[in-house]
Amino acid sequence: MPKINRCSFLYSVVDPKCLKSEPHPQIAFAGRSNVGKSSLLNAIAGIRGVAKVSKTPGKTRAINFFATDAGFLLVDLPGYGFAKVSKSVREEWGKLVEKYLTKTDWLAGVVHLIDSRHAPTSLDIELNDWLRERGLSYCIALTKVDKLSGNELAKNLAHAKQRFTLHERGALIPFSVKTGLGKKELMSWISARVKNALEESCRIEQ
Ligand SMILES: Nc1nc2c(ncn2[C@@H]2O[C@H](COP(=O)(O)OP(=O)(O)OP(=O)(O)O)[C@@H](O)[C@H]2O)c(=O)[nH]1
Ligand SMILES: [Mg+2]
Repeated sequence: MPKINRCSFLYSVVDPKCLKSEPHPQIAFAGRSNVGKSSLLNAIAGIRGVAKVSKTPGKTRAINFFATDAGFLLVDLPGYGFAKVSKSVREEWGKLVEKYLTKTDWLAGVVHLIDSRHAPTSLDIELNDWLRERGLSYCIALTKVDKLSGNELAKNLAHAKQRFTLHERGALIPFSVKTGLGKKELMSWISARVKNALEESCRIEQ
């Protein structure tokens, strides 16, 4: 499993026209605003604060790219479902994220984050359907599980298994940045996706 020893912020993109092609596999983090995307990215990178975390929903409005020394990029996507933004801003975000997810050649996998405490929103289900229909490799991370009791977690996990369609190489991973639960499993999923993307690129080049 590639270990990340170093991770640094590369650049942000707000305008879809400014998305660049990067010659490295990318792992993107998607989910509703405040679900814990930036926190999870920091946990994976092993560096607190490399991605900005905030109690205020809607903090990450751009796509933020981070380089790791393990040969792949971590990509923090802006969150959806934040009520306090205008329709036009919401549409701009949608276009940016959609273009990124459909046009990135080196998209090795998408981690779709769902808040373990709440019933999935219609936007959560929509993104899950969309990822599946597009044939993208994705897994689901159920976030903030430290806030649940054991019984609640078992119940919500069973519920999530019913509501979401998993990718054939996907997984449903309970995750907490507070306890570290799920980090190992998620890292091994990410490693497998990165390895697969690198192998596919070699096949294309031959
Ligand atoms: N208890 C607990 N809190 C968490 C966890 N993950 C994130 N949080 C908290 O949830 C809040 C939002 O976290 P962020 O990582 O900024 O969420 P985000 O999805 O990046 O939010 P946007 O950038 O607004 O889309 C912060 O107050 C975090 O400290 C977790 O596993 N457990
Ligand atoms: Mg964020």
